[in-house]
Amino acid sequence: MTTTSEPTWQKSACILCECNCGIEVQVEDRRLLRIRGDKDHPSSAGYTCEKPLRLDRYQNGTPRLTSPLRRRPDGTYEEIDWDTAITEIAGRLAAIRDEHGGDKIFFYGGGGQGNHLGAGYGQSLQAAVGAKYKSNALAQEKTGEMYVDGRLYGGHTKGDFEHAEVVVFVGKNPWQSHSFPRARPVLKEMAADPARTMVVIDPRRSETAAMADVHLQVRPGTDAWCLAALGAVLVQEDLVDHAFVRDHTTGAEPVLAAYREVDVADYAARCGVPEDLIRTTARRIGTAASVCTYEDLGIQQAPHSTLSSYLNKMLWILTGSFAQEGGMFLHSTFAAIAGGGSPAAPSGGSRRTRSPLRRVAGAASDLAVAGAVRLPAFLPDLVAAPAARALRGPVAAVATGGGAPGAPARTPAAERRTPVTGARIIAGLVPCNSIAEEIDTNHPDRFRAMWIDSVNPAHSLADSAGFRKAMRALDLSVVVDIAMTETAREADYVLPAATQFEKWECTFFNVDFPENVFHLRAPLMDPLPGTLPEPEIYARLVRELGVVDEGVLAPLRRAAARGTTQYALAFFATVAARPRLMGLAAYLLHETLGPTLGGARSAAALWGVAQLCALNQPAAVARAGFGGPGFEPGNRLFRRILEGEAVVFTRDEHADAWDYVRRPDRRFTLEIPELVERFRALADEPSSWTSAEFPVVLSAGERRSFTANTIIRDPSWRRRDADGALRISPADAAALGVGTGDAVRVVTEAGSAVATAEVTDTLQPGHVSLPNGLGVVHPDGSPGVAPNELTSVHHRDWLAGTPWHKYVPARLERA
Ligand SMILES: Nc1nc2c(c(=O)[nH]1)N[C@H]1C(S)=C(S)[C@@H](COP(=O)(O)OP(=O)(O)OC[C@H]3O[C@@H](n4cnc5c(=O)[nH]c(N)nc54)[C@H](O)[C@@H]3O)O[C@H]1N2
Ligand SMILES: Nc1nc2c(c(=O)[nH]1)N[C@H]1C(S)=C(S)[C@@H](COP(=O)(O)OP(=O)(O)OC[C@H]3O[C@@H](n4cnc5c(=O)[nH]c(N)nc54)[C@H](O)[C@@H]3O)O[C@H]1N2
Ligand code: SF4
Ligand SMILES: [Mo]
Repeated sequence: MTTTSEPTWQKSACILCECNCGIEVQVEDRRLLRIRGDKDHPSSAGYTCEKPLRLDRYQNGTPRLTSPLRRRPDGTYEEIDWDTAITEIAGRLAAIRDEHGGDKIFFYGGGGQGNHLGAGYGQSLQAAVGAKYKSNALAQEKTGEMYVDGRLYGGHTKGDFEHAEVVVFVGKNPWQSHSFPRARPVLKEMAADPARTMVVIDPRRSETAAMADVHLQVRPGTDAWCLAALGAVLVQEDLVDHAFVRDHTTGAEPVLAAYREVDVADYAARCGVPEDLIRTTARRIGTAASVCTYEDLGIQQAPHSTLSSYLNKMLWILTGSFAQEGGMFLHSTFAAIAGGGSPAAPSGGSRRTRSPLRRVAGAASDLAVAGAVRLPAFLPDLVAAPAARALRGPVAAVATGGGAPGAPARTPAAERRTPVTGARIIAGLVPCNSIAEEIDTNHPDRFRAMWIDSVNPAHSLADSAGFRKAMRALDLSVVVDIAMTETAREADYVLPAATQFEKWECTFFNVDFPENVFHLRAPLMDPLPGTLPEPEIYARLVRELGVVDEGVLAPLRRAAARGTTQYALAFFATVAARPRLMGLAAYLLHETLGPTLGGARSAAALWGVAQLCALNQPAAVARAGFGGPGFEPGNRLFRRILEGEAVVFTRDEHADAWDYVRRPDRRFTLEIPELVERFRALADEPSSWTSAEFPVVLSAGERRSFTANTIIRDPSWRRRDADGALRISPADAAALGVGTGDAVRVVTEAGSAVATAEVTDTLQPGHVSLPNGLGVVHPDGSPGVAPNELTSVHHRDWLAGTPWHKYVPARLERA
């Protein structure tokens, strides 16, 4: 684990995007000396892109925080020791809880692209202070899609891109942004195979669009019309898979009726794509043996985002491309990353949810919101009857539609709203564009404290100036990070975390099918002195808050000493008997099972996750090699995970994808009335949102070969495009009288910034693009534009509240 004079290759993973490709690293003097892809990793299989090869810039390229910091009244910071920090922060959290209620303490973040292990422990702190509201980056991109997924089938889908005959990328540039394993080789194979067709819907000729068979070069923001027209051709030309619709869906008729009314020629004109091309593309989709689609920020951060998600999913649903090779899938989960999609149709719940006594609410799998798990048949015999009865309460209370199959779906009546502005809470997450509004107000229910971990919202959320102002309006703000970020600079306290290579880490981006992979990474070196891993930070705070007494902990410690089966019985009986402890499950595990794990104490919460994963998906987990009676599968899975290598934790057959549909009849619920209504309204709605003052569309946040959100702050990491150029069409550049390398001022209603132009015919006139992740503070300079100095919070999706980062009305000037 520590450095040696002859560096060996240690296994880890890339932390720069959700793929988390397996890597092997040679460490010397705390430097990541050499990095290569790990051929043994079951999903990345040796693949990496160019980005992780200089990951040392993450570890060593930016001055680290090495002491807790407290803000002085004049805005400067003083170093304080950990004990002082923990005592003061716990005291101030408790004071806010006692005076105003724990629901005024808002939690944001809890993990980035590579670090989710701390999230479960953060959940324990939330429970300890009685917090009710939280959010993370998903609520500025994926909540619209999650809403649609929740209503349609209650789970997350992924496509079999390796085998699909037709693949449609909607506002997604996987050549740069990846998001599925080995993206580039898979794309190359697809492009080289004449029997397969790659379709890209993007206003820009992205790297992926350039290699596609079909590029539907929509006008920015008009995807809803394009997707509606594609679906309309399927319906009007009778390319629908009627057997699939009949056997596997309900509520299809109103949706089909809406498609019948679409004037394809008009919609084609609205989105700027030739009608012929829309028709031939739809016919290709409608006649293929398999189709899968991938949507991302190009629609998720653009007008009509949620509606576009809905219309996108109809392409593979109406053609019946599900649970078959090359099609779409719902998949297993190791732990739910957010609290379930959205309210499902009334009387939801899958065939797995027959008896409430057969479920125990989500304990440690509850990283965001509790999922629910079936109580195994043997458990009621072992747990005392009163404990079993007590399960009914927690199941009802916390089963908010977690990602785990078997969780009862919520009813629309249970839909939650934010306390001040009444914004819709999807998947348990407050919409990011609403956060500042929920703070910076005199409303009695405003958020008064904000806990911020592993995120940089003063850089990543719309309207950075407004967010900074909101932070200063809080009674208390705490940032947990490795560096003095834009957000840390506004906080009352800054707590220094160990980096992702200095501690046990993992992510819950486990979304593969038919084999799903989880990877717990061992540390490559010790924490830098002065820093702590997040699990330890949270454990100290919860301990200080004194919410769990020794009478609970001592018997669990004794049980842990007797072995994992004894421990399992004691643990589940304890949380069943005291539902209040459920939210503190990670903390309980850390304090009682943790000490038996030696240096891997912070992995303790994963024992609970592994148990629930195995109890919840027993057949798939057994097929992955973790079978046996009782708690044995979970124990075996946990032990295997602790070896620090990527593990296949579920193995499925194609048809098993149906098991993950969370509906009593296992049918997709096609009708989502408010979306069907808005779909129909497209006929009469405007499809442009620019103005005479701001006539150009700025896409603020394109993924390029050297961007990775703000994970790597060191500008020397970037091998090219150091300044993060403003991409602009030749026509717009000529009109402005600028060429590549010239300075251009971008003006929006929120602010202005000067960027370096790169003239390129990949952009259409009237559309310009800036990368994400630039303009961060660094001692060696802060090149590029911080995109959210230019964005506004009120440009957001009408349903999910997700921002229009891809559609920022702007004006260009010569600078
Ligand atoms: N290199 C790199 N990879 C990353 C990341 C990174 O920072 N850098 N970040 C990761 C994260 S957090 C995410 S969420 C993903 C995002 O991955 P992507 O969504 O693929 O990334 P983007 O480049 O933001 O947007 C995709 C495309 O949307 C297009 N677009 C813009 N406006 C519109 C529109 O109106 N309609 C359509 N159809 N398309 C439009 C853009 O031209 C762009 O090609 O990437 C992940 N991977
Ligand atoms: N305008 C515009 N805005 C965007 C986007 C866009 O395209 N355009 N993209 C959006 C998207 S999709 C996303 S996902 C978000 C991403 O934005 P955020 O969710 O804010 O994430 P990051 O910028 O990656 O910030 C991660 C933080 O974690 C810190 N960190 C790294 N390792 C550790 C660790 O081990 N422990 C702790 N505690 N901290 C650590 C890093 O220093 C960094 O400050 O940005 C969004 N913002
Ligand atoms: S950035 Fe993403 S695709 Fe590239 S190596 Fe890292 S995890 Fe893999
Ligand atoms: Mo993202």
